[in-house]
Amino acid sequence: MTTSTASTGISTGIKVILGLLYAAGIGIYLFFIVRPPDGYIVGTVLNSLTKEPLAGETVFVEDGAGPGVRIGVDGTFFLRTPPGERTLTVSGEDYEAQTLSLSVESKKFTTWTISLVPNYGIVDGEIKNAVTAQFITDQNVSVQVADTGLSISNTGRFRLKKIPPGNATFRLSSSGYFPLVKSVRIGKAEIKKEIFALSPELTNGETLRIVLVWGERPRDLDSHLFNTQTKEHVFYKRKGNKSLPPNAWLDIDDTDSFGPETLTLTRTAGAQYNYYVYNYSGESDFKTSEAEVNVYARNGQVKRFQIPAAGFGRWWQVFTYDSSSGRVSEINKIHDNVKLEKGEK
Ligand SMILES: [Ca+2]
Repeated sequence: MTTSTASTGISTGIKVILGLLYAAGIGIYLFFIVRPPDGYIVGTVLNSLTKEPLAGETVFVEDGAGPGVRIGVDGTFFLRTPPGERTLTVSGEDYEAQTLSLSVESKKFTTWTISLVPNYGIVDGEIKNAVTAQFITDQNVSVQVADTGLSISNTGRFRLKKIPPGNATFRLSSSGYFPLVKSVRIGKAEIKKEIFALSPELTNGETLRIVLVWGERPRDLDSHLFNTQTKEHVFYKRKGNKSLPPNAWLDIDDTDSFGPETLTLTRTAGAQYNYYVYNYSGESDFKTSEAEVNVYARNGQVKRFQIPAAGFGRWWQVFTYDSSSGRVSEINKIHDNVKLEKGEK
C-alpha cells in the first residue's frame, strides 16, 4: 500500500510536469502563429544644417524592440520591428539625439526622413588674393584648424565641418603668399561664410601692406591712410600712387561686405602714418562687424588687429606706422574724434 501510494504520487507529478510542458509548447506555438508579422521602417538621416544625408557617419537607430541598426554609408537605414506605435531614437556622436513616434503596420514599409542637429559649426571659406580680391584658383591653399585635426587643401573655396563651437584658429598657407592666421567665431549648428584674404609676398619696392576684412554687416568699411607730415590722404576717393607721392596705393575698395580692402605702401624715407577704418555704410555697429586688419612687412605678418569690443563711433583708429623704424604701434580705439579733412591733400 505504501509503495502504491508513492508510485501514484510520482506518476501524478510527472503528469503535471508533462501537462505544463505541453501548455508551454502550445503557448510558444500560439505566440509564433498568432503574433502578427513585423513591419519595416525605411529611413534617411539628414544633417539639419546642410540637408544632406549623413553619409559615412556613425549614427544608430533604435526602437526598443531589438538591437537597432547603424545607418549605411549613404545615410539610410532599414529596421524590422513589431507592428504598433514605436518610438525611434536616432543618435550619433556629433549630433543631438532625436526621438520620434511613428506607427508601424504589419508587413508594411513606413518611410521616414529624420534631421539631426549637429553639435558643431561649418565654415564656408573663400580664399582670395588680398591685392586683386580674386579667388585663388591657380594653386592649392593649405587650410588647418588648430587643435582640431581638421585640414583641407583646396583652391578658391572650401567647406570645413565639425568645427567645435567657440573661437577656431585657422592657418592658411600657399606658395608666393604670406601665411595667414585668422580667428573665426563659430556657433553650434551654424554655417558661417568667411573670407580668407592672402597677401602676396611683398615685391622689391613694397614696404608695408594693410589688409582689412570683415563680416557681412556693415556692408561697406573704408580704409584711410593719412601721412601726418605731408597731409596726404589715401582712401577710395584718392587711390594714391605706388611709384610717386604719396607712395601708397589703395589696391581694392570693397563695398559689398567681407572685404578684402587693401592698401600697399612703397615709401622708404621717414614718414609717419595714421591708419583708420571708417564705418561708411553704418547700418550696423562697428563692434559687431568682426573687422580685422592684418599688417605685413617684407618678412611677413607684423600685426593683427581685431575690432575692439568697446567704444562708440564710426572711426576705428587702428595703428600708427613709422616708416623709418618700420614700427607699427597699436592704437585700436573706436571713436568719432577724427578730422582727416583738415589740410589733407
Ligand atoms: Ca570700402
